[in-house]
Amino acid sequence: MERIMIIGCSGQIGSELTMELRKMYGNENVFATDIKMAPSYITESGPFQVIDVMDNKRLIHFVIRNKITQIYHLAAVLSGNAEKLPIQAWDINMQSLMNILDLAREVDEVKKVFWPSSIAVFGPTTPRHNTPQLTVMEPNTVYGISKQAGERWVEYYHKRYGVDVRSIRYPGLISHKTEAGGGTTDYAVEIFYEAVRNGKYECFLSENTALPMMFMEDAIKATIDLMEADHSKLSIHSSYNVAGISFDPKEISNEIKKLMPEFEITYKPDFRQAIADSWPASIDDSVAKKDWGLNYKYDLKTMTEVMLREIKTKLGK
Ligand code: AKB
Repeated sequence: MERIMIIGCSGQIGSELTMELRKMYGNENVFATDIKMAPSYITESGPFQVIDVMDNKRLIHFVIRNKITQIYHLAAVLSGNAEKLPIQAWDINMQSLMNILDLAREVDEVKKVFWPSSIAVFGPTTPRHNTPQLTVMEPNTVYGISKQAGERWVEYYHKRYGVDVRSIRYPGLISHKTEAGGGTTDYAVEIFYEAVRNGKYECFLSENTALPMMFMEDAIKATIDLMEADHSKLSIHSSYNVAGISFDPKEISNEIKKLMPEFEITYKPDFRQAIADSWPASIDDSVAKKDWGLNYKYDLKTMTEVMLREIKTKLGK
């Protein structure tokens, strides 16, 4: 029987992944943790503990006491926030990963770890379109540098110590349950909330800034599919490219306008424009498709329909 620990259960990914894993493995076998109190649907449906991933001693005690077999380490400082406090972001992103890798090496019961990487591992010298799995990687953001270094460590721990860490280079993630925080792709979530709340949105990226994105339901499925895949099928032990859907702010606003003709968008690029300009516009995910059967359900149209419908219900509009 698997006993799963989620680190960062209150975040954009963690809040949905925790509930999906509880459905699959039983509420009592999915141990949600976060540095702060989690929403009631998490604390009331299964075990929850406030834990700081930087507190190594408590982390090890928790893992041993609860006989944890899998860890999903989702806590991180995202791209926009990391540029404001570069050294702190580097410390948090790297030290938390090293804590988990060492723990997985030392505690035999821990059989698998999931750690998210990001399209931020790529940089301005990377081919921008259909970015290959293996290519030039010269990230120029703190977040990107920490994710790239993380990928190297993850692969090293696999090769040197046999630690089974699995990872996806997530594109921007779009969800209606928990809002993202501090990222560059966050505009693609904010736009829906602002469309429903105010009928208009001022975008912090320019209209033709194309980026890869993915609807959360597809991201959760991809994450669990990778974690369940037969180890012998995996040819990548750093992190897998995942493409999702590529679009720019103008394209998503046109899709919203089809359902809300009165919606208006204006553009006022800020410091996040330079981050977005250094990232790929589209991704080649053929290796993930071949190795573990990556697939998607949502395109821009279906995602827009669900986002608007769900946010309207949530906000009572
Ligand atoms: C961010 O924008 O920082 C994240 C990411 C692409 O990793 N959403």
